Amino acid sequence: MKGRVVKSTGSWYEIREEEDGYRIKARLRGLFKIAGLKVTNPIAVGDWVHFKKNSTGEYEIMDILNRENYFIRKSTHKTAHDHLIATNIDQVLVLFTLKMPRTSIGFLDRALVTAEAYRIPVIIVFNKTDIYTREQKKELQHFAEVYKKVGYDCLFASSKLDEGLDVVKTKLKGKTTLVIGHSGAGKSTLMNKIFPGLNLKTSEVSAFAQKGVHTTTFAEMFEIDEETFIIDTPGIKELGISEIGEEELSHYFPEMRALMGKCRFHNCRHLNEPDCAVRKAVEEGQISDFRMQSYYSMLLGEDNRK
Ligand SMILES: Nc1nc2c(ncn2[C@@H]2O[C@H](COP(=O)(O)OP(=O)(O)O)[C@@H](O)[C@H]2O)c(=O)[nH]1
Ligand SMILES: [Mg+2]
Ligand SMILES: [Zn+2]
Repeated sequence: MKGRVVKSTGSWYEIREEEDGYRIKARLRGLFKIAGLKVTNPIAVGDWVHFKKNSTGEYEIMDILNRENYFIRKSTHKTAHDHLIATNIDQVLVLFTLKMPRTSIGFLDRALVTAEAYRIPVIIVFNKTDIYTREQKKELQHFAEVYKKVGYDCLFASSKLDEGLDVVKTKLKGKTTLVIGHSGAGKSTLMNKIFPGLNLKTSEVSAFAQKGVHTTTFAEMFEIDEETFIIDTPGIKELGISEIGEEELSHYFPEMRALMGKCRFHNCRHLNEPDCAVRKAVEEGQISDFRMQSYYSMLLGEDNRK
């Protein structure tokens, strides 16, 4: 039997059977490794698996089908390992808020880089537009212009004002979408508004602003209709980018990738190498300063966990 993992707790997995859509709970048979991946979780939400009922009547996962792509981050506990957030996704929806809570540009850019590693399309939603001052709205507009120019879809939304919800809904139709953003950015509220009846748990901003509050990071996939799935990710506070080589990193910034081969050195890191096309583009205003700063902080390993 074949199905898709819709929930994982680490010890058992909930699987949606492919044809009839019924759910079963299964365990993993023995231990198996996936070549080349050092992960804390061998199976993640989104995975297609084969499963069967064993002699004691329990379901077991027999094997996992090849992954089309995956969204991964550095594990917060074991630094040599990565944590798979979700696999086989069509797109990522990243929620960005300027305050309550503040989303750093670093967080957004790390999400974008992670998605670029597999060329997974990203939609950026500038959320909670109801709470910003005029200056903050201008700041958001500026960010949106920069990211649009880079090639990302940028939307504005407010669950409180019912702003932009229809547009977001249209983008989700017929796709498997991973929804990412800081805790409190409004992911669950937005999904509940767009799909009434979904009933995702939402939390007060104060609850997670407190230190030491333990939240799970297990993603869960929800079925909207036979072709539309959303993956909600609770409790993500930081996104450490997983191993990406120094010379490779700028390929995951589309505006830098566009200049590939234009630097004097083919392995230019755009630091202080002579005749660097990327730095020239920054000087000429073609590449935004803050994107370049994000690139440097990822390259030099600063600030890569916020
Ligand atoms: N003002 C305002 N508050 C919002 C909006 N969306 C969500 N919230 C609030 O933000 C808090 C966190 O929302 P939640 O959906 O749980 O965030 P999540 O952690 O990203 O899933 C809750 O108190 C929501 O009521 C919005 O568009 N405007
Ligand atoms: Mg939530
Ligand atoms: Zn260069």
